[in-house]
Amino acid sequence: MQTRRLFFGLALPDALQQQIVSWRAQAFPADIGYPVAAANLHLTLAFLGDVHTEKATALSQLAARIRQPGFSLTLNDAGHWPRPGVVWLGTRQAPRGLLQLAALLRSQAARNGCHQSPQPFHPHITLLRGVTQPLSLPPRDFAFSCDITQFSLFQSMQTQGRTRYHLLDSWPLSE
Ligand code: 2AM
Repeated sequence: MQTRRLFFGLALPDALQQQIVSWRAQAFPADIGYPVAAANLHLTLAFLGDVHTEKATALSQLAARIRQPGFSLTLNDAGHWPRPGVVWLGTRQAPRGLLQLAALLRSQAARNGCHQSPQPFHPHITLLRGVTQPLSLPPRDFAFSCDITQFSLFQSMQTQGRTRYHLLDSWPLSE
């Protein structure tokens, strides 16, 4: 049976993706890694891995029952994880709603047999990949804010060697 590589996450508005890409171009040297395409900038809530349609349907049904208010996200932190070679954009103060939503989706995923990393959830948007050498991070004088009013299920697709995240379904965040 066929599987798809899926994850729950937050899509970012197009305008914010463009703002982040402009900031990235002046905050980091051009040749230190592989920049993630603007349309691919997102925040992962729960990674599901390669799953069959049946499991994806069950997890989507659980997601559709989630009742949580939206929240405001302020992206004002950046960091470098040398081992995976990731430079990321994050938040100094994760909103409670974001942590609750991720915890719920991750526990539902785990209960349905999707292995969840034992590492604590660290909300982030991957900006650059393949950054293995040390780099100096930009001063923390930036802040991008947006209102999060929904969460989504994405499929990670590889076409002609390129990764693209295709949005499959979204659910509103409102009580
Ligand atoms: P990353 O950006 O930190 O690499 C699609 O691949 C999304 O799922 C990416 O945001 C990626 O996070 C995340 N992801 C990929 N593999 C993962 C794993 N094994 N555990 C947790 N998240 C993962």
